[in-house]
Amino acid sequence: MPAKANPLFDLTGRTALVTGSSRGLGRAIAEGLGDAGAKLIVNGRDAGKLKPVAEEIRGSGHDVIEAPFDVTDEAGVEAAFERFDSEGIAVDIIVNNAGIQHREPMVELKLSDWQRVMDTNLTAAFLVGRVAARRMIPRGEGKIVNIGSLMSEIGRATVVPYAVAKGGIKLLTKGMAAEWARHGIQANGIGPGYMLTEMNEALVSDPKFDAWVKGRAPAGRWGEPKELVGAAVFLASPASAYVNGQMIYVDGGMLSVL
Ligand code: GCO
Ligand code: CA
Repeated sequence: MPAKANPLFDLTGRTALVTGSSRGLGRAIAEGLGDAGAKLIVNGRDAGKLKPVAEEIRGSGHDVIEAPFDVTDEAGVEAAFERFDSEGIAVDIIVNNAGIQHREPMVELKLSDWQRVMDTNLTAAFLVGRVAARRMIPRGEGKIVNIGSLMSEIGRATVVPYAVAKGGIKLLTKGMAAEWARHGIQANGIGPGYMLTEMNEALVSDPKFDAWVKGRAPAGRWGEPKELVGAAVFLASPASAYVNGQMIYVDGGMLSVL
């Protein structure tokens, strides 16, 4: 007899939208929320890329719908939620995961690249959070999980726009708590450390950087995307009903140890 899921961590009957979930951290988090019982809405800009991923996730037994939209486009975000409304879908859980990286010294950085990182890594979380909150507030409940980074706390040369946006995610999360906690919404964040993702391919394959991560992280290794699932399920579930405005760092201890 399989052990019964602890109701505190059970997402059965809940619907979760994970932005940027066609790959990397977003896909791992989506599948993990599905494993905890949630119905999934997967998102990416490119419908063509999203379709096969949704099929694969469906193949492992999850209830998945595809919502291709550009998280940086206010009208597109609004239209996506109007579609959910028209289909009677109440989105209970939002994971603002979509993000890009751009590595370049600031003196060489184009303003357009700075803006693109801000739009995708920070403003999108505001746009999606706001449109979701407008629907969660009347329901008196909702879960918002913003994906920050260990760079919500600490910088590194050549990734300043990314760190600035992720720092903003930390305060956006607190701002969401400030305005929406009284409506039964919990808004919290997860700060991944150095994870084995496509975004970090260039770093993983650089022997010097790889050695630095393994030396700098107390865990002595890179993180796996699925190692974010525990924190995501916790923050998406009734278990975190009285947790608001917090960041949980999943970084192998890197932020805590010099
Ligand atoms: C980098 C990396 C980092 C981390 C990311 C994960 O170039 O230093 O991309 O930014 O991997 O912060 O949260
Ligand atoms: Ca699964």
